[in-house]
Amino acid sequence: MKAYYYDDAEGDQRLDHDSGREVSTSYLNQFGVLYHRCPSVSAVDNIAEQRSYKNRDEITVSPDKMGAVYEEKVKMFFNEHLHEDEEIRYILDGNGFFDVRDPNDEWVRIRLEKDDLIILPAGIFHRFTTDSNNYIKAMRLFKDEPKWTPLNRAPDLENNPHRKSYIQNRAAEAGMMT
Ligand code: KMT
Ligand code: NI
Repeated sequence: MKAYYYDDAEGDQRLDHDSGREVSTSYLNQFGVLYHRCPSVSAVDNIAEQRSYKNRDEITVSPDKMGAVYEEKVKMFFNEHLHEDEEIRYILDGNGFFDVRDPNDEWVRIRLEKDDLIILPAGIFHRFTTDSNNYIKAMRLFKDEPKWTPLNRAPDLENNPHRKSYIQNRAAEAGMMT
């Protein structure tokens, strides 16, 4: 895992877009993004148990697996959105980038590789892309039914109760730091 500010330069979303400004794991934690390195699936099982996750599946995002719809899917994953549930991804193979909005609404890019596990809180704006190798295999964990409806960013989403409670938790977290 490596986290850094996105450079906002033109060019393919799958390029690194590394501004050179690194971001620490403790900064990610301040706005609710949690990272764990899990060298074995039993480490994932522990996290799943702690957080009452019962189900999981696996997805491979690659032209080989997806065929003609690959490019379309990759563009879709890259639309800025939020979910009303937590999003947990565990990388089994390959690489990819999760971009998350920090409290100043700037993009932080999180590069993930095999054995990396990321937890995105409900209500955070984010997006995903493969890198220039066009291959990632990931485990998706969910509590009950998979509810991954992406709600694309729009002004009225600031009234969404899940968005509001995310903003409140983030503020409370920041308050405790001072
Ligand atoms: C997501 O949440 O955008 C995805 O599921 C993308 C594939 S998981 C690496
Ligand atoms: Ni998502």
